[in-house]
Amino acid sequence: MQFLDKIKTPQDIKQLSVAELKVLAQEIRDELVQVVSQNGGHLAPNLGIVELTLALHYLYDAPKDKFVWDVGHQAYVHKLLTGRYEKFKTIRTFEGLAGFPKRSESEYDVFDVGHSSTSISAATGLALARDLNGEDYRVVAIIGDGAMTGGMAFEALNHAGHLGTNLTVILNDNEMSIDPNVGAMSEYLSRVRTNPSYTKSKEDVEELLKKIPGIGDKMFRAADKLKDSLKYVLVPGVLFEEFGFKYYGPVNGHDLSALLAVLENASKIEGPVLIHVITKKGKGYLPAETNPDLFHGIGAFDIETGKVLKKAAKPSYTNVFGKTLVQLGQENEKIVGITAAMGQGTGINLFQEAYPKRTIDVGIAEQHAVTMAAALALSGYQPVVAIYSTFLQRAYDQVLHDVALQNAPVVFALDRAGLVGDDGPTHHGVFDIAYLRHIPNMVVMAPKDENELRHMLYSALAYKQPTAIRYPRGEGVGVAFDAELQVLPLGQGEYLQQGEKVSLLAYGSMVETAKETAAILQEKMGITPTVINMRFAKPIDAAKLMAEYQQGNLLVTMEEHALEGGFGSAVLEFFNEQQITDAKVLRIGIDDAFVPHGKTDLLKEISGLDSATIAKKIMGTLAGE
Ligand SMILES: Cc1ncc(C[n+]2csc(CCOP(=O)(O)OP(=O)(O)O)c2C)c(N)n1
Repeated sequence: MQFLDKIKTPQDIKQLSVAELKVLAQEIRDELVQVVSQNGGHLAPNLGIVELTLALHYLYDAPKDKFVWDVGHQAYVHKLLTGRYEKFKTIRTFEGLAGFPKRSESEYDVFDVGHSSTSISAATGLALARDLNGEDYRVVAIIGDGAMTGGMAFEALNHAGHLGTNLTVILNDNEMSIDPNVGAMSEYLSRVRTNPSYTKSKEDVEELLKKIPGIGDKMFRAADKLKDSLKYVLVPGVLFEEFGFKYYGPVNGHDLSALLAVLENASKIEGPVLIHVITKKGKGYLPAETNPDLFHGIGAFDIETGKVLKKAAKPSYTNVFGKTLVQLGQENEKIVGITAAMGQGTGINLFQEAYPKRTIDVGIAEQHAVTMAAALALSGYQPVVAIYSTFLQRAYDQVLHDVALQNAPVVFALDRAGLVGDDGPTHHGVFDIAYLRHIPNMVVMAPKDENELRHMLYSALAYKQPTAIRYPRGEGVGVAFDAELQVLPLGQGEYLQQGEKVSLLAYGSMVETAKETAAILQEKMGITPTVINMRFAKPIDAAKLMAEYQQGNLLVTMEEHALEGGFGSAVLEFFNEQQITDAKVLRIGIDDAFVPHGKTDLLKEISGLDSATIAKKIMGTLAGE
């Protein structure tokens, strides 16, 4: 290694020649492939942004100049160049570097992120603070073409263009979201990419026109309409110009000299600037170039073959959801599958293969997806909106105001509910019960295993009211599938074991943990607790709660979710509503703090969600009685 291990700050690359930067680029790619092959992570996005990140740090002066990364999954190169090479091997591991920018990790990370389309808003805020403080530095938002499909990005462009303050937006266009990008903006960018007039801003074109001897000046002063139509022909990024941004590009994002030239030019401009950079996702590592979607975010893999190392032994919840939806879609032509740029992640891609006309990918636009689904539902369709628990946070008002208020029968399939592991606090799905449970008309449920997920999907479509099903990331329990699907009685859980003294009221993924806990209590205390798969956080199973209370049992609520507002809170509210003040309730769930990144099992342990810790708590409570 010639350069990478010697870079302690971005200053250290400023002395390098362009030829040396190219050597460094290769070293960075090698390191990315090496480390991600072991830790897993967002490889393809980072391979695609090596030269762009180098050029930014080469020309600009971080941390005085501020870089805001959109989503932040592509900030590994930035981490390598900002004093974190030594720790890079720890990325995404517990107490190691985070997979996303983190202010607590480095002064070079100026805004925490993980969800998409926030960068231009954040950059606008930083630029405004700079202006108010009378300071002078650059603020740069780096946003992908996928993230640019999110509504917030347009809201921010609209505002920042109007503000007119100094702000650079770099559009990293690789034609991919996780899957191929979708939408009119994506088609527009594709037209721009094929336009041969490079690096022209509106002013450049106007200057050019003025210079044409004889007619140019006249032409320039000709009717606005003509000027506009010429502009459309000559300025590739006219859309951004109309938003108030000076447009530069498109520029090849792997050609360092070209990149540096455009960035340098653009840095002399006052006001908002947008630089359109064309990159290849996965650049430089063939398996990632060939399968950029697979290598967008990948687990540990073999570098030689590009094959993922750990093959799942049991079907994942995602896969079971996707397959069941396909099965149901066969009999029920009203089912429409909806995803917000997560076709593969949610399993909606399986439905898409079977029923392309009834599948809608809206791009990274969760809010739009939900409101659109409400209208489809009110038009007689049965939309199934598959969104990760963490990303539905975005569309809270749409769920409340557009779906629930009109009692529109939309089914929400909330994948990745619970702790998700290496992606950390931006991605843990531990707030959905709380943000859905208090909304009138909603049904909120969670299956104990992948077989029950199938019944729940079937049931949700039968309930004909807004219904959310939350299920965890990764493999199912490994149970057999029932041949017949059945509608589960609304608001009823099931007894898995009848016992005494302790009632384990388990919700969703915690049912398995409850069984383990029961076994420990049996072994250590000779108690056979009652174990209930509660199934519904709303409507809650009042009959079973009353029955267990009347036994005088210690009621232990168990959920992989924040305690505040969660399933256990629903149980407390129930007893309060009944004016029962002597129910003995112990709530197991996540405390009022963000859970860091790391392996899920470890995170469950540190959150007190493992059976050993739960059993200990129960024994302690019983001993204190
Ligand atoms: C609100 C939200 N929805 C979905 C995601 C999941 N997600 C992470 S990256 C990504 C694609 C981003 O594409 P792009 O911005 O073009 O970046 P690229 O990976 O292609 O460099 C998606 C959909 C997210 N992070 N945030």
